Amino acid sequence: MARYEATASAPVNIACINFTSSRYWGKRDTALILPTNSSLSVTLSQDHLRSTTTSRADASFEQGDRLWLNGNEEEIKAGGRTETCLAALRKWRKEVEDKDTSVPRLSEWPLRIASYNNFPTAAGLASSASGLAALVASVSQLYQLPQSASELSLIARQGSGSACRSLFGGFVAWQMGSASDGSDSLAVQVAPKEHWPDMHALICVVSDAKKGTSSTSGMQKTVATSTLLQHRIKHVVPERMEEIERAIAAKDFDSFARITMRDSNSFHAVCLDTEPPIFYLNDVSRAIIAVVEELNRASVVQGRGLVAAYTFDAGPNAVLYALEENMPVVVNTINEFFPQTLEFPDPFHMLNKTATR
Ligand code: 2P0
Repeated sequence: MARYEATASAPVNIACINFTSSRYWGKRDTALILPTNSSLSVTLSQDHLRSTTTSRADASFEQGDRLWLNGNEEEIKAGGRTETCLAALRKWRKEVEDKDTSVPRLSEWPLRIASYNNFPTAAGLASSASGLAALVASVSQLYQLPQSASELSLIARQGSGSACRSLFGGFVAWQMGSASDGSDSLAVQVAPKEHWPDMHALICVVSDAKKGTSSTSGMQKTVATSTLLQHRIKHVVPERMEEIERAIAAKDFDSFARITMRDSNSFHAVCLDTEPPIFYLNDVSRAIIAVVEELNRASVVQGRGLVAAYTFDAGPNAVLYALEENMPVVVNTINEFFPQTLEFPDPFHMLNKTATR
């Protein structure tokens, strides 16, 4: 019996403009995963933070799809996000099969999917983004779907909102869209990584523990209780999206850095404004903010531009952006203030475990 298999890999993406809304950090539709504001992120291009997924379709498999994450079987819940993605991919495969009756009817065969993360899962390092993106990419390759990456992002979005952005490299926007069926809530590449090759990122792993509040439940609590969120959605993010896209187009690091840091702080302020408050940053995260702010202040006083920008997702781990020429000073400063040694008690020893771009 014929067997068909495909492997795909997707990296994490780290938001510069965090989306916080009545559906992303708030969703306007929790089933379709529609955000209430657009967002923009940078997809990391090296291999440090990556999900790799292999999908296989085989007519001889017992009925029902099965999924393994890091070697452990995960239940594919009926009506759950993974099932929704697989159903949507099958529907597009069936269209291919109906058009060309000579192709094998893979859509009717059970799937076996194995996915591995080469970094801690659910620790605020965007594992759901890379994981769901790799799953959608892998099955779409297996099914040889003709759809574009933006069209596939419509499906990845329903697996995990931020996953839609991980289907692209470089600088990626998730356009929130306005259609109630979600047909225009998709990701587009704002610029490829070659556009700004000097842009580098340093990942500072403060803690690889699973986070206490998942993004999904955290953002729903924020939507239900935060008044600051409403201000952020209406009056802050739309303008910032335009500004950061202009900064990327012009390769204007100072503007990119200022917007990224302000938006990270705005997002964590909204988490704090949630009832009960959500604390994703810890003392080490705040110390990293202080160090970067001081680096930048000293540079500006000397008549130079900003050296680095920090951003934190839903966890304590920092992503520091800097131009290549400034990365050595950033790495040295972080190593100086947060020595990477196992003699230090947690969480210090985890710092700066991974450097990538
Ligand atoms: C982002 N985050 O823009 C923001 C910043 C975390 C903070 O997207 O419920 O794991 O699966 O759609 O995609 C994390 O949200 O949430 C996220 P679901 P997801 O990257």
